[in-house]
Amino acid sequence: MHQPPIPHLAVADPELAGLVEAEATRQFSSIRLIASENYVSTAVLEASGSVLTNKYSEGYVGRRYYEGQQVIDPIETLAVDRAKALFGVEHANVQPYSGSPANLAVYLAFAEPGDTVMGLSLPMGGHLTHGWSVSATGTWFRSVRYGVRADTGRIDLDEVRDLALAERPRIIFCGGTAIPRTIDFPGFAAIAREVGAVLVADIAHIAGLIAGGAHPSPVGHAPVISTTTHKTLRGPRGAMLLSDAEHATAIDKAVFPGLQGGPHNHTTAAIAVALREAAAPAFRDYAHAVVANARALAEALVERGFDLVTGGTDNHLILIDLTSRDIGGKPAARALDQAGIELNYNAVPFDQRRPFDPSGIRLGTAAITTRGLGVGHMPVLAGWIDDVVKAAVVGDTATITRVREQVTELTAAFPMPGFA
Ligand code: DSN
Repeated sequence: MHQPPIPHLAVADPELAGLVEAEATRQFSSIRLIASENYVSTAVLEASGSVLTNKYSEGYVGRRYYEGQQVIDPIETLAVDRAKALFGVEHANVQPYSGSPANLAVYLAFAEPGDTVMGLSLPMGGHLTHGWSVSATGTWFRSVRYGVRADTGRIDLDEVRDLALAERPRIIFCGGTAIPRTIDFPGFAAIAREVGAVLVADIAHIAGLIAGGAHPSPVGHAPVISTTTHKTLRGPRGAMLLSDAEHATAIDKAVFPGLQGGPHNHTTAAIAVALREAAAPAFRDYAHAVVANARALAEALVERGFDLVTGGTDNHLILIDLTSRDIGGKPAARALDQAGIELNYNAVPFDQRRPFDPSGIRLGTAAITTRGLGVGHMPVLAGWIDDVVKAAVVGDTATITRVREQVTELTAAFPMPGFA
């Protein structure tokens, strides 16, 4: 049953309530390996589902365009102060609706349409909003893209520097959505300084690891930091822009009134709750356990013969190239989902297949770590993944059914926040 309970919804809209309960049950009985997902606490859920959703508050604390901000202002102040303290930054804007609007605000703040911008190419592990062609960021700006080395799968900062010197971008993004290795923030900062670019660290995937001391921080290297709040950071779906004092005004103006209207106050409150949780000692244990689980899972997958991009991981994320397994990422992901192991198909660097049917699958360990799985479970998971991928190649439905039963049995032993 969903926690908190939803008895009023069950009466007012039984169909919708049934779907919410079905999703809670599905999340409870799945091994959730989508690298950008997690389980938020019941406290975060309560804040998200509160009357704060009723209130408009365009503007910033003490400078609003609507009356009645006696409670909203302290809530936003809490979120801002907690973000500043947790990450050690001079400024925090907690209003961006999610990661893509946050990144759009960065362009609005620091570039003019047509300016050159630079980011990691999407199929190499970047994000759509780092200047990929189908995104507004790739059409309104002159976007140049760096990649990873074919032999290592890793970013080569010499190549990034050469491109930056040749193209002189206004903004350089580092970070992305499928990077299994530590991001060299000081290295990127040196390049940005040399070419006079604003370095933006998109830490959406690793924010929780940084907060928990399990990944180096970009603070002091990147003057502007963009992050979502719902991945490893384990908050509600939302985003923040963090910066030094120099870039604060431009960021605030870009978020509001440049791009957005009223902030989602229920989300701001839930972000504040999540930031408080992330400042607690237990969160450090969680962040380090996420990385330990990812390393253990990567090692077990390599032992099973899987080909991992970069050969392993430093963070929460693993990217598997299935080319040698004679199956695409999409059918493999579908079969794994049938077996209760949830992940996404993903392009791998230099992918020979189409984006909608690529060669890889992407895994992350944040959600299973929140759930309580430890390194001892990782060889078991790797074995099930191996069994299901092999079964998918030959159409062996019995194996998929067997793994589904084993997944249900394992997950039943691990409580899920949001479900009782
Ligand atoms: N969609 C997110 C991810 O899965 O990585 C990025 O925005």
